Amino acid sequence: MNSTPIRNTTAHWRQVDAAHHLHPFTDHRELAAAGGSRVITSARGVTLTDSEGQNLIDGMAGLWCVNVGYGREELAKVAYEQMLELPYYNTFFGTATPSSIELSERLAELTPKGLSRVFYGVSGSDANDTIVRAVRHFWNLEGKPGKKTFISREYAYHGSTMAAVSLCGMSAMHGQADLPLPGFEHIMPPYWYDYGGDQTPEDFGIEAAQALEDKILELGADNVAAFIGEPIQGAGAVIVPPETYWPEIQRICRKHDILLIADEVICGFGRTGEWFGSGYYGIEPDFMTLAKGITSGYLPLSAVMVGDRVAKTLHDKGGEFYHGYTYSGHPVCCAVALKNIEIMERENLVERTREETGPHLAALLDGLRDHPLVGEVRSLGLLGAVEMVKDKATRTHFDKPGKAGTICRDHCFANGGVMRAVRDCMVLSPPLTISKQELDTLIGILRKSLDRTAEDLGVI
Ligand code: PXG
Repeated sequence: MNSTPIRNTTAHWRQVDAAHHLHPFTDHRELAAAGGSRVITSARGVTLTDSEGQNLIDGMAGLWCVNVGYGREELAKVAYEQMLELPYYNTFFGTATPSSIELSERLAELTPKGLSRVFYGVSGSDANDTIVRAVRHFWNLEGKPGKKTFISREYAYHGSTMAAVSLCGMSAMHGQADLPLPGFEHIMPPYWYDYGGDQTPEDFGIEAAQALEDKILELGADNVAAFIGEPIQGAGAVIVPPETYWPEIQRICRKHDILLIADEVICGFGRTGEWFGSGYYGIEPDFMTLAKGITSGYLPLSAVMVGDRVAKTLHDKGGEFYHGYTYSGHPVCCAVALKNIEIMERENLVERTREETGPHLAALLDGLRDHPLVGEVRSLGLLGAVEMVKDKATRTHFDKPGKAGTICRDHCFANGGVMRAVRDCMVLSPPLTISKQELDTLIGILRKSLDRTAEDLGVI
């Protein structure tokens, strides 16, 4: 009997994958026990197809990034044409390319006022590392070399490189590599459901922002460089802050002369129903991190938007900034980003998210509140979360965090939908092209999966 599976079948791919491929954020022993990887072979619109021919509605837009949906010929064409015209040239040592120049202008126009310059990379992680270096350089140039500490929040996700992971507020990540590096502090997140107790969300928003001022006073403002936050914490389980939170954070940063960094890797490019989460909350940051939706994930690209105050100091006093990546401003990625932005504008995807699909998702999630497992639902635009708890009345979590989430996620897959489980929250971030009917289907799958999960846990 021949035990080698036939090439290009699911069994073959799984076997080779298990032998050679190290996956991100994966327990490979668990993956093997579960039978190996699910192999995704194609996608159109909001629907993925796996190697067994099963269709899955993609409730996560890949990893929060495929904003214009799959199968866009225009994006493939522009990449092809740019590759023929100029597949690569760098932006070091006094050179530039037309697509990187044009994209810089578009980004300066689209982002909030005061952000007029762009530094390119290829991932959200490297963009945040760029910001850490630029901020440290800035305060040295300003004659305040003591200002070096970054303040971030628990449950924050800012990437996987050494500085970015130090900015993260994920203790499991820190534990594996003796991180964070010195000079990275964390405060409580604006997570009303878990931390708010009997307070109104508005009162709690002020208290959560006050944690920043408390930390600044504890460290001394002369030692604090910057505060970083995602307008809505995505990978932390879509933590939507109370409306009082961001204005207070901004006020505190200004009062103590702390730079404000908005990490818009998930919130940017229409996800919240505004072009940027900063626009929704009225944040005027000194830096903005962009990635994911900038190309809808068709090619890797990130951008650091630099505010005028920092840009002026770097320009006037900084000399050469010894920093850059081979692929900074890659012409093919920039051409795809420009076309992606054009598609978003032409199809009014931001307005559609704000006025039609976002409110529809909110109403559908609201309808899940009566479910015995559902303690809270949260959403803004096309970002959503459903938090499962053991006891709704007391907001008590399950004894083994993550178990209910994993069970529910697996039921979603079996029922034809991709959703991500973060702890015991089911999170959603579908392509911005999703229709109301497709949202109905997706939330129908979620309800059915919640029912199955409740049965498995013996709740109903
Ligand atoms: N900032 C934020 C806010 C992010 O969400 C990054 C930075 C890092 O970007 P790169 O391109 O280096 O991955 C992210 C990435 C998840 C998940 O499972 C989330 C991300 C990446 C991978 C998985 O929720 N966010």
